[in-house]
Amino acid sequence: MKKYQDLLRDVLENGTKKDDRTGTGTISVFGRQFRCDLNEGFPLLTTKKVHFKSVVNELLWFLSGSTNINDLEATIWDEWALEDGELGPVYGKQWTAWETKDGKTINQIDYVVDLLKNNPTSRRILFHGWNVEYLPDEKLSPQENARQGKMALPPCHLLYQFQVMDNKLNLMCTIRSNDLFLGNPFNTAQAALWVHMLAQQCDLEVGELIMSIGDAHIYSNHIDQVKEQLSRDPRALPKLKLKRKPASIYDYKLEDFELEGYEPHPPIKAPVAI
Ligand code: DHF
Ligand code: TMP
Repeated sequence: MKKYQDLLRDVLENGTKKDDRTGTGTISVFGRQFRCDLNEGFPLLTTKKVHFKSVVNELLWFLSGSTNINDLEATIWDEWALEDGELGPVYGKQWTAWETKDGKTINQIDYVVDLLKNNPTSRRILFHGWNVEYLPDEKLSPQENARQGKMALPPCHLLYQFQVMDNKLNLMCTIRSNDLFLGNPFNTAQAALWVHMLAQQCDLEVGELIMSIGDAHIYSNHIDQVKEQLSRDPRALPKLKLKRKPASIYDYKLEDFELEGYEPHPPIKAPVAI
């Protein structure tokens, strides 16, 4: 993933110091894209070990429609949840049960699967998380927002737009705000998982993944970790194997995902800004 390292270098060289909601401070640039041909390998970082199980667990949790961390094996959302585990109407809720004015819900994932199978030339194959009715108040804590029925955090990866060309499935994932050291490796790998799973379900081949980022930042307390990572040489990308074809997009299990040839450099710890 030389493209990831190039982005880190870009931010270090061209970024502007900026205050942020968490009080940590960042170096930021605005508006960047990188592309991965998913036929060249699975885009999981090799310059530090990324906990792939947590990436898969989080995605399956989103797909289950849950917004409660008690249903999530990974601990990556612990700091934002209420005592009872709730995060408010975040990703899983908006993706699978967006509420309508007549008291019904719409499953945006069903809509995407249906279009990929029955109308693959459509330019409207997307799902979106930015439900303005439930956006949090930035002045309140995540917990206070969740208590009021708002999202603990508004979606960062908010738009997943798919396209089919030459029987290949492409995805552009739009991220409004991206913590390049901690969040981005998860976001990129998870977006790639979406392509692999939907391609399998809809009898397509995997194509290209485009990560499109608004505020791309490095937190001030991640600089040493970023420099350490930039000193490491990227290794060959692993391959993703889906071990069976589940009956639907909702039936994948952790055991269905196998990485072949993932030999990363050691993990690098960093504090997460809350
Ligand atoms: N806030 C901020 N400031 N940055 C984020 O990346 C972020 N991500 C959220 C929620 N809020 C956030 C959800 N996703 C980690 C990775 C992804 C994630 C939250 C946290 C993380 O801490 N990763 C560590 C440990 C991984 C593990 O324990 O499995 C890492 O080293 O990758
Ligand atoms: P913000 O809502 O003030 O932009 O803060 C959200 C922070 O979390 C920001 O640093 C981006 C980061 N983030 C990611 O990078 N990816 C994610 O998937 C999530 C949930 C958060």
